[in-house]
Amino acid sequence: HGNSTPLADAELAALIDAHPKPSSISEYSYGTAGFRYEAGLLPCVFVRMGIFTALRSASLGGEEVGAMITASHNAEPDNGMKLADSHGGMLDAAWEEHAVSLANAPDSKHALALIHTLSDYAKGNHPDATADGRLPKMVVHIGRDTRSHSPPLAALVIRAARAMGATVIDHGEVSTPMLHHFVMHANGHLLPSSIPQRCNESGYYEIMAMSYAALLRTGTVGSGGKRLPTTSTLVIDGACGIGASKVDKFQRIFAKLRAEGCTTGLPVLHTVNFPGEGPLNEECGAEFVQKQQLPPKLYSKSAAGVSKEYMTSFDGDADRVVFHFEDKSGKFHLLDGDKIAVLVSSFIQDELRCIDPDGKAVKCGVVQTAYANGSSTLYLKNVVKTNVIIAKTGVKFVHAAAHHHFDVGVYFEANGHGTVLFGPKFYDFIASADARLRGTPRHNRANIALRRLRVLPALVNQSVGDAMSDMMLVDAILFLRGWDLSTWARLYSDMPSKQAKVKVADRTVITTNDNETAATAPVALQIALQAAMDAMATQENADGGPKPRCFVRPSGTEDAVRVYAEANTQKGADSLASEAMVLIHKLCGGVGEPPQP
Ligand code: G16
Repeated sequence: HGNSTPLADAELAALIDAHPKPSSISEYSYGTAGFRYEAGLLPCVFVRMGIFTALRSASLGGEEVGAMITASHNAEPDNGMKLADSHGGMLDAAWEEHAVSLANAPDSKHALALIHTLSDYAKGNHPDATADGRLPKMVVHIGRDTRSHSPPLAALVIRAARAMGATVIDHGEVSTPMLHHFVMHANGHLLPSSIPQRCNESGYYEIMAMSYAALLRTGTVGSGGKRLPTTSTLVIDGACGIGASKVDKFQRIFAKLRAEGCTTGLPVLHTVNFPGEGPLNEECGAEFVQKQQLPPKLYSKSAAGVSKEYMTSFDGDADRVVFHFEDKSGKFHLLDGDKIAVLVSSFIQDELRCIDPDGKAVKCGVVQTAYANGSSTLYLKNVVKTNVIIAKTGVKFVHAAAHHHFDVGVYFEANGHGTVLFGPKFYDFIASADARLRGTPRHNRANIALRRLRVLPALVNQSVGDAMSDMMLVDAILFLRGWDLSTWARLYSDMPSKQAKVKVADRTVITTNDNETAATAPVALQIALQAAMDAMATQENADGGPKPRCFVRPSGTEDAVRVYAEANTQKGADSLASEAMVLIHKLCGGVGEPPQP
């Protein structure tokens, strides 16, 4: 039935009234990646978001949208929701505001008034809106992570979307990028004609595995294609979350490929840290490994005696990935999102130049955030010689910048969240290269480059960062280059860095400039931070070399203020970070004992 009938209104009001706003919440905020709170605080907002997703679908003329129930890298007690717009990417910024208004409507009466306003707007946009004002088509895809509270929270969203009259496609437990992929494929946006439209789990695996195998196969025709013993088994730390169960499904496809005689370069995948084997994201997974710069704890029994030469860690919803290894002396080395950006952008640029030596046809570039290690930015500018843009933290910002500024836009946050976006000029370039190179020998280097570039948009998730897709992309590049992790790690040395968190009573008292490199309030905070950076530069005698750097910003996913510091020595970075922590505690209403400098 339609959403504007008295029956639907009564049903919606009852649902809203049954899930009131908890007294501890003054206002729900849409953070870096959607609403994210302790799970018990979420029923109110999830009911409203079920209604909201239906309205969003209606406003897009019945195009399909998605909601993913996950708190990603956060601790197990938290949950949250990431919303996928019909192109598969993040929710439109203007609609974020509508989502916040609906989430914070004081009661069902106010909520219904908003629902009616949005519904009227949607009717204006819906080509099939009926004369009686019903919204004929609304489709919402739902996915959830492995948290124990995700099924009941997903059930609430589903109930509310159905009360609106929407069709709900419940994908059950999936990774966040899978849900985005389903939505992208359902509507067909951003999908080049070369990629089959497959809006289901098996389609997701097949498209990715086939393009990965195709990329590996290009190594047999003369250029690269060497798998070192150190990269023959890839150990995947699934953070005890959804990524572990999903990446394991590739084993079956790999077995089939092997049975068909396609053995080129395929590594053995050894997945550890499955759901239930240990606490989600605790001492394992991408967030822990990257922030603490420590190897993950391996909870699985099957991890005993495993080789640590080639390892990767996903986060709790498998949209981030970092690589790491232990060298012969037992030392841990991290290859984070910055290193991935360097590897991927230089690979793509090299392949493009095999076809277009001037490098003028397609504009390439990398988007980073303030967390990017200074050495990576210098390497990208001076050695890879590519364009670099620094955007605000959060996929929605880096994705938009990559899409807006470049024909091939590589974006990776240091925490391992990223992808490569291919724009229309890239596809035109491929089509014209195809025509030009037709009939030339298979072993011609330009021909090999063309085959490599052509499969990338299918292998690389075009909607959002994807740990499984990025893992395969990185592995394929290493194979084609004949590298292992130590060769890759040696491209440049990271500046020593330190990340930390401070709890304050109200983190909104801190505001920053556009790219978050400096705090704009409290004013005294930035002045003191600058003085600390200057003092460290003098102490480290950093004249001419990279300067120590430190910034702070309120997290949009956790109840904390984040601190990042880098310097020429680890001691310098640690000391800058602890100075910043003390300053935050003192100037921004720190909670509990002040941190010890
Ligand atoms: C989310 C966003 C990322 C962001 C991270 C940390 O990751 O998708 O873009 O870098 O939060 O954000 P903040 O520093 O504001 O807490 P995830 O993997 O938790 O969804």
